[in-house]
Amino acid sequence: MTIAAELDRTRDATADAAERWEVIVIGAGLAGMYQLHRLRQLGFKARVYEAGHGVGGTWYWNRYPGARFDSESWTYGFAFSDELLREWDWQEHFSGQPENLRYCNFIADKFDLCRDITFGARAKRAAWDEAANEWEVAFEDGRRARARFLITAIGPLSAPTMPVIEGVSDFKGEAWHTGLWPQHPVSFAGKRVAVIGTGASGVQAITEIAKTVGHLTVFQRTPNWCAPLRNSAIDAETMAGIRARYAEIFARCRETWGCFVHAADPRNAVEVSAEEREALYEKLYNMPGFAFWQGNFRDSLMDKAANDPMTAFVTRKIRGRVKDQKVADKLIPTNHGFGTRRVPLESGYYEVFNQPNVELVDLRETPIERITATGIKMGGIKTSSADYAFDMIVFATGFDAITGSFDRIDIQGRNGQRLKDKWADGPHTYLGLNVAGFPNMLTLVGPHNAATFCNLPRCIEQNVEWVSDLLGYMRGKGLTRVEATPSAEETWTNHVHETGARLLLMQVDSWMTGVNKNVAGRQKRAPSWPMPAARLNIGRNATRSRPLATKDSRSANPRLRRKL
Ligand code: NA7
Repeated sequence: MTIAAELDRTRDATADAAERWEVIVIGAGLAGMYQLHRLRQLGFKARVYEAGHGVGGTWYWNRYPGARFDSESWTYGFAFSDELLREWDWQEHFSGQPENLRYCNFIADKFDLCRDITFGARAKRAAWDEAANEWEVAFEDGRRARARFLITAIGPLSAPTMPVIEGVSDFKGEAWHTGLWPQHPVSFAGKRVAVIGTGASGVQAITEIAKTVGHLTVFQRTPNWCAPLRNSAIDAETMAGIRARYAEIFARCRETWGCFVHAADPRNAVEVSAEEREALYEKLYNMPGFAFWQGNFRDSLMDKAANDPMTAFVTRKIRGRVKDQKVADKLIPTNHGFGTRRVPLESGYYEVFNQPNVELVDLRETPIERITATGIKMGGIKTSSADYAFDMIVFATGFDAITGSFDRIDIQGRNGQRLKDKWADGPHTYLGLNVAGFPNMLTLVGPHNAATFCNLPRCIEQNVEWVSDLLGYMRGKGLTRVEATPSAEETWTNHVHETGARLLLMQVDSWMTGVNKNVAGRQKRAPSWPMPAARLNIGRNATRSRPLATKDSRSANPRLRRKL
């Protein structure tokens, strides 16, 4: 029996036992926090349920050493409140996790959010109750809650995945996943530490762990192209200058491809001389943040001929930084061009491999056979004498990204249809915010929206505003139900596929294309919407001739039902 059917049968008997709200928000990261603030301003009776025991989402869970923004801090903070902008001083251009979590708590305190948040409540299922025209959410602790609207603020990178390696739970030493890092201090001094995984988390963690470790062994399956972060402190005078330019900074973010301060160079790489290309590459490589990735020639991430010289430039940089060229060979990706996977930003990552106490193991040459109680046993040609003993294994093995956090909640819409089944061959959404068959469910930072490319708070603010406008509009008109039409959903999904197909990134396996080799059913690439900065208004322009529901036409296209 489906959960929805079961709910129908037992609704009368059990509905009273559920907590009742007008809006349920799942997740108290930045999206959930701002959504709660806006709902309260609009007078909705809203409740946020959060699995963790504090606010912050990503910054609550990812406490691993080296975790920090890759966005300029002053572009990442919320822009919606002038008071907040006046009161908060960033200490570094790319702020670290402890400070980022302090920022989240500062927001929670400033807007008195915690009184409307239930912590330690992990949602396990959510079912649409057609008869009552509302959602019921069940939590792992047995608690239940009901509301007309369900807003998911569950993050695109919040479902950590362990590697599928035999014996992964046999290890008796310390074992930590970067996305589930403990709250107590972890020491690496004098220890033999393994890190598995070299994505953005691994690159940050490896660089920091290498500073104090006894011996570090890095297990790398696929090398990634990294670029220098070039972080620095912000003094009082610089902060005053940033504060004076906030309006200009956020206006700039609204115009750029990824809502960062970096805008693509208007020239095509293939149309300028080799000297001009080299000059821009050199300039951008020496700039902070995603300048090299996002400020590069406009065709760099769409045309292989434009991508090749950029990739060759970074290859030379890596070779110049790593002393042993055999190690450099392993660190240089060969199966994808620069920027076609999420670019980890680094602060001395390549130099780590010049340290005598750091070893790089290339899993393409020698795979892991299994994890044992004491370490890692290698397969292939290695003998047991070459196997590794460790005091600690750090799993920097990533997340079931974008749709994984949805899959971990059993979400059932009309007629008991499961979201997981609907999305089995890739997500289908309307604007990434609504799904046909799932009335009154709004998905902040869901697939086909900001999940992959955006400087997230910029897109979070926009999406929260859209959802808040929608709910306010419905209440003003006495409407009780909103649902994307199948045709609007199809139009948007096709639009995402068409635009995504233009990127080289779509030819590469990574979390950005929804691939995770550790998760069944995640082997096929799913397109992401490549234009977060284009946002909903450009989505409207791009599809003006099509019957696509938009913010302006939402009363025409998604089905809105009037209260009886
Ligand atoms: P990523 O970028 O998905 O990286 C995960 C890493 O773990 C990557 O190097 C994987 O290699 C590696 N991995 C995963 N499973 C295995 C197994 N079974 N064996 C060996 N290596 C494995 O996750 P991150 O947490 O680093 O970053 C996610 C995002 O968070 C980041 O981009 C930022 O936006 C914030 P693979 O590439 O699959 O060969």
